[in-house]
Amino acid sequence: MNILITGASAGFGEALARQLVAKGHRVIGCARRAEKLDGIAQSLGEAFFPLVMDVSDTESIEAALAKLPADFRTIDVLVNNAGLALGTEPAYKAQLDDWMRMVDTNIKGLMALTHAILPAMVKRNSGYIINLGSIAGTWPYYGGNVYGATKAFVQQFSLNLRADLLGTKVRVSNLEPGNVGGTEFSNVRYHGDEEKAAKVYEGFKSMSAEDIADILVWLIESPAHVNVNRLEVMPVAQTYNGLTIAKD
Ligand code: 8X3
Repeated sequence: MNILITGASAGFGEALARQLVAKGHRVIGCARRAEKLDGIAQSLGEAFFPLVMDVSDTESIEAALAKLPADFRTIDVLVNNAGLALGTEPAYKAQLDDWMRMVDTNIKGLMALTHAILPAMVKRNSGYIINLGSIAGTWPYYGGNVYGATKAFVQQFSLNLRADLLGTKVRVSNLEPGNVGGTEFSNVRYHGDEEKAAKVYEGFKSMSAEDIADILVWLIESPAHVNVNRLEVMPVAQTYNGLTIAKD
């Protein structure tokens, strides 16, 4: 299978690319950082095609896809993984620029990739889109404001795609992870404050990028007549803790 992964230079994307190539699949790894992709390409060989792409630059996406060589052109699976959380402040203290950047990548980038790749899947009557949502798309939490709202978009967009794809064999899943440690995601979320980011993952066992990649591989290799609509996954240590009340 040919699997296109956005955000393939680190985190879930890189872990998934490595697992898929080890299992004999071919991967188109998309990211902004050419040198990171080249490093991965060197270790994975010809089964990994590095494609430099900034998903937030939606106009450049078609041009990047046009560069794919013939044997990577048919995309069997699109993994819309690129995404970021920026800031953990409440809405009244957040930076507008952070909000706009999350919308550009998490929503507009995911829409643009889907728009570019879905028509060919429908034409072939086969294909699979896996979106990376988040528990934040369902459960509100302090500081989640726009990040959670972008993931709520991803969840509902995924379900609406399912509705549009009635009668086709094209599948869509929304994978909704909770707390995952050891990736760049948390450093970005805390604007590069590594100490603060590290503290979030202290004292319990969070999930790892490998855990998420394992689930993605399982989804990709699931039978073609089965559609996982949504899949929410958390470390055991993370759970629901009810609503809260501020007393006067
Ligand atoms: C992020 C989920 O639990 O780290 O998508 O806030 S969590």
